[in-house]
Amino acid sequence: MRTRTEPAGLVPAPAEQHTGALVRIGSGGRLTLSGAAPEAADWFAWAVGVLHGLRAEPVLEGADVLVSTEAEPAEFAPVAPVTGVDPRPEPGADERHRLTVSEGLVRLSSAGVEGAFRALTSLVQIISVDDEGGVWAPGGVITDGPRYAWRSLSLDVVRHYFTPDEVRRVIDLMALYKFNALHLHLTDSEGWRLESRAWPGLTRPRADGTREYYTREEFADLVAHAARCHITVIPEVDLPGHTRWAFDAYPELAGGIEYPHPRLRYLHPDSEAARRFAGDVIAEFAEAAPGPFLHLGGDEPFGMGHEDYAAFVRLTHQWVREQGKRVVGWQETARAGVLGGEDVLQYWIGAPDEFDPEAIKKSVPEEYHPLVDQAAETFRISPADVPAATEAGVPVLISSNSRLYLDRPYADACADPVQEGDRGRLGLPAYPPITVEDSFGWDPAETAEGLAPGTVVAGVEAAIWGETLTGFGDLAFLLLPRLPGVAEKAWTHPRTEWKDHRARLNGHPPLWNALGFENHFRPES
Ligand code: TNX
Repeated sequence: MRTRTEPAGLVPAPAEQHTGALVRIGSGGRLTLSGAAPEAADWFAWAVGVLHGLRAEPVLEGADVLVSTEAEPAEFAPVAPVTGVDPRPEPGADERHRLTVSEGLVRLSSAGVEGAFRALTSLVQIISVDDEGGVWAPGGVITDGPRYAWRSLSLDVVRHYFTPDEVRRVIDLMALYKFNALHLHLTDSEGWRLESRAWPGLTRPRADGTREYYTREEFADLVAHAARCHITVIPEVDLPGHTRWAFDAYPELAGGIEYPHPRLRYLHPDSEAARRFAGDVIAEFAEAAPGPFLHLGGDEPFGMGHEDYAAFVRLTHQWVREQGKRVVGWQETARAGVLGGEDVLQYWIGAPDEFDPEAIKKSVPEEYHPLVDQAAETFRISPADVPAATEAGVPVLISSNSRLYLDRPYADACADPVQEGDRGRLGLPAYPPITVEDSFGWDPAETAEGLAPGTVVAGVEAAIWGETLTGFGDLAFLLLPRLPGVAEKAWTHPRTEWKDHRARLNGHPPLWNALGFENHFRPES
């Protein structure tokens, strides 16, 4: 007697799905493929191996899965056109596709390799295998395409360092959910994670001899791995604040500037060393990744006067342009007034009342109180950032910390005492916890409504910050199950409902386990 598990639901939800009973598409623990897109087929072979224990083999005739990349784009016209900003090095490729599943044959149709790749990420989710090696999928037709061109995750590899292998695993997870950009937060006050040739003191080995940065070669390998998954890497060099690490390595960056507090450091536009440093590292980051965007950071310029901040952002924006790249900046960079329609502003600060300076002062020594006030000031003026940018025609990337910061603690209890311990420990304590359901309870259109009419929403980006993380298991805990929910916000239109999303997601934990994310959060339901 054959036993067969129900396949997982499709996440993100597709634009149109007319499927019914399971049909058998392959047997003997094997699926054969033919057609175009050999690189996508290689990915598929890897994915069905890891996720389902199947072999996928290319054949010339009689394949179980037939991949065509020659559909006319007009065929997909019923799927609403994509909006947003394209983060890819070579824009213009069509991600739309159709899967037609019938007994013994799956036809994948797309207008190019990228659409074929996205179709294969769907197929890998909806197949199941019986205990005789029969391969099954829901029969019928799925027609799909993205809502936003920019669908990404920002990964902080500074506060906690993730090895190249660990970052690759994150990329593999992202590919399964149709993300197309990985923003790597590579520099901060706690470290510098991309080898610097111009300023080698940034990536000195640690006292115990371990190395916690990516060599240029390792970084190029990550970029290539991401590219195979149709994911573009967007490197961030965070300037002018969040740079204590650089000042510890090179105190001369201060350039004789008098800072408002002995603990406070930022790159000042009047410091010749600071300008040289910024120019050099921008050139290094621009060289390291082929994508059209370079993220300049610009967040939380605590204590820095407006004129100095604006002058610094103006200079560095121009240098990025000279490198042939477009700028992404955290929302504060709007204050400099130099971002244009080619750039992208990343909206992240939620309601400013979440930052309560008086509460924070109670928990820090008095000598830091002036710093707390300076931080409060940058949050107080933050509601003007996005309107200033949209008036100048700058597209906005939605990363509101209320829903999209995955380092926000979970509010749902869990039955497992070890996970309950993780829950108490993981996520920034300053953020009020949120249930998984509430983190899903929004739509990008609502955010867009709060923006000026005519604003271009670039897309949706989740962010995960590493202050509380101690290892990969902690990352798995905070990313899952929320990351696929973000994918659905970015990919699927119109809005989907939580109960339906949760039902489709129910079958996904085995996929996460197979990709090495065993410590995903398991709320009591
Ligand atoms: C603010 S978000 C930061 C990060 C922190 C994060 C914690 C942003 C642009 N800056 O440096 O890690 O909050 O959630």
